[in-house]
Amino acid sequence: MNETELRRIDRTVKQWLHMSREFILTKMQQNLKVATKTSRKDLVTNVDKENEKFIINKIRTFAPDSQILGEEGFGDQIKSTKGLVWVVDPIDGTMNFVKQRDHFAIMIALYVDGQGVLGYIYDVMGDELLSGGPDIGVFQNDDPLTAPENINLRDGLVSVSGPMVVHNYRNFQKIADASSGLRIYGSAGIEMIHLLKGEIVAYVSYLKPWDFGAGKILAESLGLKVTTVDGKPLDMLSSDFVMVATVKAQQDILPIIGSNV
Ligand code: 2AM
Ligand code: CA
Ligand code: CA
Ligand code: CA
Repeated sequence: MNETELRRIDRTVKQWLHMSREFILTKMQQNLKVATKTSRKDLVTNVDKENEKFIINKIRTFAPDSQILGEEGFGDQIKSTKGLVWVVDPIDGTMNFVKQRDHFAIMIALYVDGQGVLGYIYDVMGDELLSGGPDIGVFQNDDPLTAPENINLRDGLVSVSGPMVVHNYRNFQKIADASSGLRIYGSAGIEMIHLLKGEIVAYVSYLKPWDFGAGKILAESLGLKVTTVDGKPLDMLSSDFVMVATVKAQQDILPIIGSNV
């Protein structure tokens, strides 16, 4: 894809994201319809569903030949990553959205033949959009973002999902202990934003493709490592224990995790 085409898509996706944010801000002032999915800790609201439909409609009109992977099921059943594949998480951090009305994000990613091309993480209440990709660089709103410093685990904050702590998955306590401190934000997108800005050095969580699709593109564009917790490449169509980290923090974490496989 040439740069003119990339920039045209980039401008268009940003317009959708601004409309999507306005939609969420309006809807969240009304009563939310909240339902559970797999457990009482796994929620979905009418706004998640309506926002996914909104974004998917925009994609289908703009690029009808695309395949779309959407969390709430309004996209396609995808078996191959050939061609244009869009990954949509209409509200990342639904629990935060319901309980706090804050700390949640809209995420969109575009892959072409399995390669990450453009990623978007929009912190709705902070009105902060992280966007870009390997060919155009990464932006924090309109400002170019430089690569975060390559800090080791000992000298940086580490972040994980709640279940990692509750169940001590994959020797997580030792990872936290070896770091400068532990943070838990409750939204994969918000955690990725902290990583991209160099505020934390690693994030470890069990994630689904729409949780890491956008973050992977942005993080790799800034020289961060995005792999399974065992250091293997991620499969775009599967869930896994994912680690996003600076090069040094990844090297520090791999042996700790390896000791508890
Ligand atoms: P979601 O809000 O889009 O579902 C919370 O720790 C983070 O993990 C959120 O980014 C959340 O995304 C994601 N997540 C993935 N699987 C989940 C599950 N089964 N239940 C709750 N959150 C989940
Ligand atoms: Ca969800
Ligand atoms: Ca999510
Ligand atoms: Ca979601």
